[in-house]
Amino acid sequence: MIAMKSECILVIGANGQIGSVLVEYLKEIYGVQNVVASDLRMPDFPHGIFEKLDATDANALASIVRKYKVTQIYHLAAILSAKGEQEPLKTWQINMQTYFNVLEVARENGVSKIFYPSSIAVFGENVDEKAEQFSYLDPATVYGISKAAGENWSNYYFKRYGLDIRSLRYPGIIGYQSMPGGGTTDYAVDIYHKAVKGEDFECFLAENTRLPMIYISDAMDATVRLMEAPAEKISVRTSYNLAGMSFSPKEVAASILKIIPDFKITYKPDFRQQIAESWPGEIDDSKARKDWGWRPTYSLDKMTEEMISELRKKYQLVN
Ligand code: NAD
Ligand code: AKB
Repeated sequence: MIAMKSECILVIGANGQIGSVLVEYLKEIYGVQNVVASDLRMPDFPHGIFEKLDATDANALASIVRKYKVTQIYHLAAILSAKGEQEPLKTWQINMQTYFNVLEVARENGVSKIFYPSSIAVFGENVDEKAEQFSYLDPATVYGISKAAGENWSNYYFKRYGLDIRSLRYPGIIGYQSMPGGGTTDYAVDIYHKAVKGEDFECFLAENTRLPMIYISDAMDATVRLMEAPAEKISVRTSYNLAGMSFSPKEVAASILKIIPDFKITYKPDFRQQIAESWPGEIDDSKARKDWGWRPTYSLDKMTEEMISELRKKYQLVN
């Protein structure tokens, strides 16, 4: 991919599970000096440009956008599904206020593109087991309600103001580089850490709860591929369904057992089971495939091999 020197990309929520990987990915493509990372707190080991930012503060956001002449914003800050249910109104306030600030600051300061991460959480119990692109949306969590609203506001700002907003409905993201921050799919990252460290794993979802998931490398590729696609290829201005793979806790445990035969898993479903049951087991992403050429490259077993190998390096364990 060709780096465009005139781009300056602001990532909001850069310290999180996705942001910490995405920032490095963007720096490789656009150059270290063209990516501004931001979050509520400074990271432990800052590398490159970092600005402390509470994105509920529109003035603070606007001054960063002006200071760096930002041309693209990746707005990752949000409270996720499980954590969101602990404080529904605060979650709504943070998820929506930060996004309204991004939309308005972008509109007023000539930001040319926005990335808005949506989620499989926009679907609810009336969706089919395989969620179509234009399924009925009746989300059961405040997080899902905020993401569905965000999708519609994205479409509104595109139609009304011509703001070039692009969005993906991410499935649960799995990667070795960072830890997840309060979602229902978090178990699928934690399970690998426990397995590699030789610990037993107690799963907070029931063994046959199948959910859509994606490996972090595929998620990064999809994100930048979407953002780099010619505008005329983008026919969905709410959010694109995105699929990687689908599996249950029992299936991911079976995949781990092929490499770590003494791994043990038990199941103790908690309140997150109900959230998971309101989501579809599979996602139809044919629109993304057709419009801008999306294709995932990781299967469950391929992901398991890479996760275990990378986590062994991280924990300095022998392969
Ligand atoms: P995360 O919880 O790991 O990170 C979110 C980051 O946002 C945190 O570093 C947090 O400090 C920051 N943040 C929160 N409030 C903020 C504020 N007011 N101002 C600035 N920063 C603030 O989340 P993630 O997993 O990295 O997810 C990133 C985005 O992708 C979210 O919008 C999430 O809804 C979406 N998403 C994630 C997944 C997934 O599996 N990780 C799946 C679907 C969608
Ligand atoms: C969560 O579980 O809340 C997130 C998501 C799928 O949006 N990982």
